[in-house]
Amino acid sequence: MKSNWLLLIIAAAIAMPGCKMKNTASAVSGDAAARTYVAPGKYDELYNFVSGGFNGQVSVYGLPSGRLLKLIPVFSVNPENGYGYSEESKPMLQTSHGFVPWDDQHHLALSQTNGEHDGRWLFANANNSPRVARIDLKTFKTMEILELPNSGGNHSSPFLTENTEYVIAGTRFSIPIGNQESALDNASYKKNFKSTASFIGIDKNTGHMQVSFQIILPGMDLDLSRAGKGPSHGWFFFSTYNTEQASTLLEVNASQKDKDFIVAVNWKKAEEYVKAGKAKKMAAGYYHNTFNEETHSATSEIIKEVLTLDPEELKDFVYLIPCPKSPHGCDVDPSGEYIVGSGKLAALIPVFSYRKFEKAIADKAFEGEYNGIPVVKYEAALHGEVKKPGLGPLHTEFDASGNAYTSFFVSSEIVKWNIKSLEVLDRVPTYYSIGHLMVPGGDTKKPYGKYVVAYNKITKDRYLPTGPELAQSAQLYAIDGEKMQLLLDFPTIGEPHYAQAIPAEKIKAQSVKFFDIAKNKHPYLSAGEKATKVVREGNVVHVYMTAIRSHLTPDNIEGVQVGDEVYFHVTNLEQDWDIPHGFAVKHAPNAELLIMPGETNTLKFVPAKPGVYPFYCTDFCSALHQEMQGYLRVSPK
Ligand code: CUK
Ligand code: CUA
Repeated sequence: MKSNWLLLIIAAAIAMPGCKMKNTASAVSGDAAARTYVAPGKYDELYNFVSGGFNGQVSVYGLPSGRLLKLIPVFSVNPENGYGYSEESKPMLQTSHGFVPWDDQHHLALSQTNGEHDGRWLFANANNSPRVARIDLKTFKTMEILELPNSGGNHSSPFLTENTEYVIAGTRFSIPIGNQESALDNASYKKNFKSTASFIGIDKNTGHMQVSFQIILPGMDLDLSRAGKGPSHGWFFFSTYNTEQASTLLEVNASQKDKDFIVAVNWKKAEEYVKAGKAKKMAAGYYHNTFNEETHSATSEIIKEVLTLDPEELKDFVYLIPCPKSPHGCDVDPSGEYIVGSGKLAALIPVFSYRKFEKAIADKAFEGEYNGIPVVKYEAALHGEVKKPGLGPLHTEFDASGNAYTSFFVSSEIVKWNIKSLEVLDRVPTYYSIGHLMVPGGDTKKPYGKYVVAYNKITKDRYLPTGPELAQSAQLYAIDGEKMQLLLDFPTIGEPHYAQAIPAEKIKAQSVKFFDIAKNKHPYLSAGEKATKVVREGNVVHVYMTAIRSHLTPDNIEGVQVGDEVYFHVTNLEQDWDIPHGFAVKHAPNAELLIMPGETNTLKFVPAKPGVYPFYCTDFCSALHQEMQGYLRVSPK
């Protein structure tokens, strides 16, 4: 967060003694317990996918209970199940800068058909090493990771169009294209630094991602974005800050201007330019990692070029709308007519009208140009302003009845307002300092509504103290009445930024229970215990191993020497739901494997000293779980 935030927070804290929160117990009313109690053995109503922030992963909660159901490893290694440690998963984290075992995961997007969540895939961004991942909602596994060229800080991502035609990835830190070295003064910034909006095309059937084209924009920081829908389908709207193009954001350098911009991109028109051969090929070298469901293994491919479009050259597909002070969230309502900008330092919320914006372009109601891109007059595109809604507006979500819910970081609250009348209807405090908020389906044409969840940045006194760091806190509010009602606090993993939620009915029946071993095409599969063996090729030893309740085969392995590269290829022969087996070797400088039924996973071990190395199953799987063990004998060379 920028230093101007700090100033604002300090100012707000001084101005508002109310920042010392009121008696929070009184904020919860009578039926909150009944509304969030999911009885033992009963299922939750919704899946809630929550970003992990600096944890790099995605976690899955049930709503309304707030129960943690799963952690899906995406951008960080995960010793618990060998993600990033097993030979099969290592390629997933390869990038043009080598193996990157950590990232900062901010936003999530469920795939959509006709502007509604379809329950097929979940997309996630990596902010640090710019990447986008696709998670399959049949297996809850990361299936694909695509690196992005010409990007520094992939924050404005992975928002998507109403039929998942494209997933977007916008650069938060402008950088010199090609990442050459550059001086860091203002003049060099203006000249050399660019931001890019990558349009990642999604294959309708497989979900496969590819960078279809990139739009090279002037150096300004793309923060967040949303696709148009309904009447505005074909457009993408991005918020930007630092349109001063200052190379340093210290001393509130970048927020001197009264207004920054919403960048409106006509992606249908961009597509036409690409089809007409007007895009430029640029040399690149970025990784596309995919997990194959049949071999249960990931492979990496290096992509050598990317198509780029320059809006200073090709006119009429990028426009700018002025938006007050340092906009963060940029959200489109369910009708697709209203675009809400949230200036972090603004004392109002501007709501733009798509129809008016379209007309402003037709009438050429421009106030000028910015780096060759037309700037639409603020008033010409404006539907109206929500006056004095709160301090530090960040993000807006919507219900199905024409209401908007905006999070306010500085004044620590959610404010409900009506989109048409712009009238503030209700406000509730959050504990404390809310970032994103999420209404289930609130980014779609048909919000499920019913709840809003606040993802708070500061926890303080909400839970038992656990040293200097406390779990970040999510809070569930009911929004099906006239007034919002706080129902529940629940701790979360990492730093949740955005989240998505979908009715359980839409995905629970498709959930895969185990992998069909008859379809396992792993090159080192052991299809049954009889197929197990130990094969030496020079100093490489392949152990074809099986795991089934309650033994590992083979269990005693001899003939291995110090310095050999030993690969344990363990196939889990079970064909039953929820029977993974684990596998760990004493002193193997690796994590364990956690092998799903029907899958094959590989652990590499290069023993450095002679001795006897026990190995065993790490996941309690039957009454004879302890008996799933064996020995590796390592002899001197
Ligand atoms: S965000 Cu990434 S800084 Cu408001 Cu979407 Cu938290
Ligand atoms: Cu297999 Cu414990």
